[in-house]
Amino acid sequence: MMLYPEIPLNNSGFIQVSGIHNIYWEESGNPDGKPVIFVHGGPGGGVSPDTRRFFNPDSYRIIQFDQRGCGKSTPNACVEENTTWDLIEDMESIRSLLKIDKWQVFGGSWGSTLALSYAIKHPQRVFELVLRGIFLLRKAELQWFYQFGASQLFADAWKDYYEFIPQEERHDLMHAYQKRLFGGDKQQQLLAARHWSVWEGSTCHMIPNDKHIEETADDHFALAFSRIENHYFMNQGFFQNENWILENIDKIRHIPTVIIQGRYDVVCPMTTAYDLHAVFPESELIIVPEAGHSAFEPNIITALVEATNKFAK
Ligand code: STX
Repeated sequence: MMLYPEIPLNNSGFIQVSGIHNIYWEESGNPDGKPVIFVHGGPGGGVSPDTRRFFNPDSYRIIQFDQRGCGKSTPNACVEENTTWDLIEDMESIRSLLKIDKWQVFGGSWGSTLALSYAIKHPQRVFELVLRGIFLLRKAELQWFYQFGASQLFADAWKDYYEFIPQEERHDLMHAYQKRLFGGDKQQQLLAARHWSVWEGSTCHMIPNDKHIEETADDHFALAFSRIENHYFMNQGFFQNENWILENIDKIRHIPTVIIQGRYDVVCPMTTAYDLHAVFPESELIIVPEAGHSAFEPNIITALVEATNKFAK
């Protein structure tokens, strides 16, 4: 199974969701099809024409948006008035604007965190959940990727991320990056942003993908991605406690859900998908044997497209 062909937009626009934030949204596919909302990762990652391609454009009305502060949304890289609860209500604003009652929610990585949180808050609005590379923003998951764990598997990429921070601050890299992403001059911020962003770009695929790594080094992308991720992670995703999603899963256990997880996902290791499935046994857990984190790993594409095809009917 491959991605569907590239398709043009039917409609797009901006919605002012706060005194500060203006959110980009777009529609493609069949205007009379089943609505699906694509929830991107990061947070701070943004959507692209390729992220429309997981859905049969004859069956689906495909809605995408760039979350606060990233992609085409403005102001870029802004973390004021930017929390999980704000993003959930932005999805509701877009749903109302487009006069949609109910939609499928599709999200990977941070997109899975936000999709699950949205479904818990608004279960009556969700037909199905298609989730990939599960991320629940628990302390151990953040520690694994930003402090110790992934470092052992990608020692080469780690060296660049780690050595950017002076030795005396390396015991708490996330905090050290926060100081540099939000302080100093713009050039210093950009340098920190590129180091943070390229670390994730370098570890996302089972076989490193040079084009993806280059894209994560882009100034506009890197600044938004790094600042927004760091802001959400320093604030524990704005969850009351780190098990909030797992503890509220009963609210969504009636929703048909597919969980797709690459066995060699180094950004969001499989143990999190396993923990989710343990409290949500009705969901279908698909472990993809030869895949890492990215939605665009060939075997992950197959599993995702099979899931959206199954739910298209
Ligand atoms: N962040 C995981 C995440 O949501 C810890 C993510 N990782 N890479 C991405 O998102 C992009 C593909 C959007 C760059």
